[in-house]
Amino acid sequence: MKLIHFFKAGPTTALAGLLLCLPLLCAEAPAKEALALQLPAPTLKGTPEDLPKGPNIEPLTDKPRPPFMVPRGVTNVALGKPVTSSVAPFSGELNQITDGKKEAFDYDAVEFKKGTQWVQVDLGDAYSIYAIALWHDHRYIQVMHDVIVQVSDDPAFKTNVQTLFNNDVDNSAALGAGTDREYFETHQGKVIDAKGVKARYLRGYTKGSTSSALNCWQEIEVYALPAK
Ligand SMILES: [Ca+2]
Ligand SMILES: [Ca+2]
Repeated sequence: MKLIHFFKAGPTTALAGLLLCLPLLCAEAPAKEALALQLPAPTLKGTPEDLPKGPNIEPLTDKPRPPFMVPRGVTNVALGKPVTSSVAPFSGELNQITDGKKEAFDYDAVEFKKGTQWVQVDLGDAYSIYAIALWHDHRYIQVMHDVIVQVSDDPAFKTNVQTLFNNDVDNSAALGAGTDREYFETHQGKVIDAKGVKARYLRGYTKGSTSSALNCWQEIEVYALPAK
């Protein structure tokens, strides 16, 4: 009865009523926002003509990434946090992997010997993780191999391990065959959906790239909220 009366009052009143409802609708929707990454500049070396190809490689694009939605208030909780690794780097320092710098320069790259190697970030506390952004080595447009990202509450990664990304399709790293695709390293980095997983430690594996047998890391960012 009231609704009929409402619309009988005329279109102007109806529009005013709708506008009044809008803030209410917004308040009920989950508070999300587009992940805001500070992107480094693209490499000055350009794109090689003989790009690696393959059915399991995402095509290279220079389009900006579509907005990746995260809960409002997430911050990069990896910034400045301690980093350990399977082997010591032969170039650069481990703390450069969480120092916020990721330009396409040699002095922003931390390099490790060949083979399957990992780096690990201790966030210092458990967090609800929504997005992980990685830059391995965008000095060159290349594809890193066997990219695996895991989180755990166990610093040894023996128990409660969750794999968030794995493109090791032939299981050469022996952590389980992955189903994700390989991708080109660019200044846009790689964003992995962590879906709110709770964890304190993050580990990232690689095994060389299409350009080099060596392993390299520039930056790991972990966008999260304190775990409830
Ligand atoms: Ca860095
Ligand atoms: Ca492999």
